[in-house]
Amino acid sequence: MSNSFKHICVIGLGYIGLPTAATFAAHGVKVIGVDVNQHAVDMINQGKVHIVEPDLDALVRDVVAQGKLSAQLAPTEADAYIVAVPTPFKDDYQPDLKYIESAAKALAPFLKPGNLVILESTSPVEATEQMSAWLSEARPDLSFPQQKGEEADILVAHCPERVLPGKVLQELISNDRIIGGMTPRCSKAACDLYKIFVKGACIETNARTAEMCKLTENSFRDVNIAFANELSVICDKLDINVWELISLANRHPRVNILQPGPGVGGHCIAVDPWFIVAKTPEQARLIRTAREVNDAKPEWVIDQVKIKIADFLQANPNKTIQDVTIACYGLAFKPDIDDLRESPALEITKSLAEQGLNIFAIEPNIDTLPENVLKNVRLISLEESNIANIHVILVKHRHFENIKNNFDLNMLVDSCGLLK
Ligand code: SAJ
Repeated sequence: MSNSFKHICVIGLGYIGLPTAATFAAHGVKVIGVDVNQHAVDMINQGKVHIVEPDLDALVRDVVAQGKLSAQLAPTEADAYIVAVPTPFKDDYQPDLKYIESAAKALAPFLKPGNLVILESTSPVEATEQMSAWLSEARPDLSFPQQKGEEADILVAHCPERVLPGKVLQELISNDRIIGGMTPRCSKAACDLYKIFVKGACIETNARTAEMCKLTENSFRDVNIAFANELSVICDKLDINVWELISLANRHPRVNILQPGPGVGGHCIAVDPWFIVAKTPEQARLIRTAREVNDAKPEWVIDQVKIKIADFLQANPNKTIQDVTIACYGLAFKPDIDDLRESPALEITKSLAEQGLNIFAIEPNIDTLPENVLKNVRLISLEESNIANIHVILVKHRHFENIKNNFDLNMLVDSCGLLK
């Protein structure tokens, strides 16, 4: 272990900050985790977790019990600081850096010459420089890279996380890491820090390139999913099975189309491309359109359900819309996880229920429905689902693999190609 990083302070104990803090702690570093959420702080200090991620609970329990990780509401003195706070966008899709600003202002009083401050949050280009400017405003007695370059008292870098929810603990260690220092010395120091546990390559660049690299990765995926989603809408018009089409096209050695779905969910891919659009609205035409295509997909699925309702009522003239029951399969934002945040499946189910339709939800990964979100929806088991008249597949969960015989395929909307 590098001698220079004995104590670190991780600010923001969410889906990235907490696994990062616990992994450093498991590799012998004394970690203070900081979060403004008292509940999160209390849970962590009891060795428990407030988020769902495989194996994180056992890791946190162990490192807290060993005294290597503890949580508190405010930062403290450390050798390095990692900022892993949310970076949402505002109503007009402009990035909102207020959490980075508060983190910078909270940690600034504790800075000492030689300290390293890393921004891990996915951020628009120039956010690292902005964070450094906030630090410098708060600490005019210290020098920062934008003022003194390699001679600065404080080292600043951007090191975006790139882990996949559901595989965070493995990917934190095995993924290559892009390390973007405000100067080469900043990059080198940040590399030394991450090498404590990263087994992938730590690749040095500058802060702006590192910021853009993370946004590029998620925009690349968004654009490619938009292509698949657009194909699904085109194929529906032309009466072509899009799943068969994609599998055939993918037999070309240089074609690799992703899968259409009910829309793009999660907290990253549906957000990060907007950071590029906000900075360069004139130039980022394809990236913006991809976002619009993916954001329009849930509404298209809802329209497909309405077509099935009309078909059902035509085939059953003695029934009214009040008699129709609809089973929605899956609520999570992607397969085989229980995370419902920013989920197109949840959005579709909610919208159908709000239109007064009788909705059953089947989500084997959760025990109860989020109360305020889904009113008038009943959570049922997969075995009970054949009571519904119309079946809407929203997530390709493993649990659903054998449901083909459960119902009349004419009354099916398969938004993610489960049954092809
Ligand atoms: N999706 C499709 N079709 C596909 C693939 C995905 O519709 O063919 C949908 C999923 O159902 C989901 C959404 O896209 O709703 C996003 O899922 P995902 O698995 O593509 O990505 P995330 O959001 O779980 O994680 C991404 C990852 N980025 C990339 O793969 C480029 C991860 O590595 C990042 O660390 C993460 O964003 C992040 O934190 O930025």
